[in-house]
Amino acid sequence: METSSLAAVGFLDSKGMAGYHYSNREKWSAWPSTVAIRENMEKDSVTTTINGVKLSLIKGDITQQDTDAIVNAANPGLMGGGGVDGAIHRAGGPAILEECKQIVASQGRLPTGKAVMTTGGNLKARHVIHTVGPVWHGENRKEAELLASAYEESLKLAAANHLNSISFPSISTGAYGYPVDAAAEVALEAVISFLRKEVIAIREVDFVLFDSATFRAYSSALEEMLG
Ligand code: AR6
Repeated sequence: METSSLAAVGFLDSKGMAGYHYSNREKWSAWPSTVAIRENMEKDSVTTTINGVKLSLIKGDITQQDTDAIVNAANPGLMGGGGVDGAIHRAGGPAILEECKQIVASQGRLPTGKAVMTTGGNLKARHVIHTVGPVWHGENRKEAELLASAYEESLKLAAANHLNSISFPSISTGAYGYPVDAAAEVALEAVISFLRKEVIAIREVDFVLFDSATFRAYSSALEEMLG
């Protein structure tokens, strides 16, 4: 078994895709997407380049990222909450909440689709960009538009502050109930179009996805988009 799978890889390396496809005709009938997704799942990370910017999907915990900023899927009150919001405030400490309070005192609650930036406190990331994704009501309340806006506004803020790298969680797909397959398409489309049209300092954008199902949804959406 071991030997035959090694032989198949050898055959692929020396003769190319067709030979491998043939020798595994049934198993790999959906080549290449099945193979690529399978490899992605095994590796827990996928990387591509868009307009000179490194775009990665990573299965992991965003609070451990050392990018210049990490993005928080917050709520309009900016006082913390569950999910990734709770994790970021716990890991970053009270300095983040202090700054959130000042922001709300000076400009009020954060509208859905907008973003603000605070210190990263004790996090490895120097900044936290707080954005609010839409609550899923079934597509009739501009959910896709608002979700795209949450990503775009975060990227604009990072660019305006000359940040080089930023990490996103999967906004709205937890407590806010946005179906993950649809959200992955909107998220990747928003980020990729932004990177394609803007000239910015950002060199690295990571999606840090907490569980296998979310990682798979984003990997599939990326493959669909980039072919
Ligand atoms: N790193 C990366 N992703 C995470 C982490 C982590 N440490 N923890 C959770 N996730 P959610 P939402 C994933 O509910 O749907 C809060 O209470 C999680 O598995 O955090 O935008 C806020 O205060 C899911 O895939 O955000 C708001 O009230 C994704 O992050 C509300 O939830 C988003 O899930 C926002 O809901």
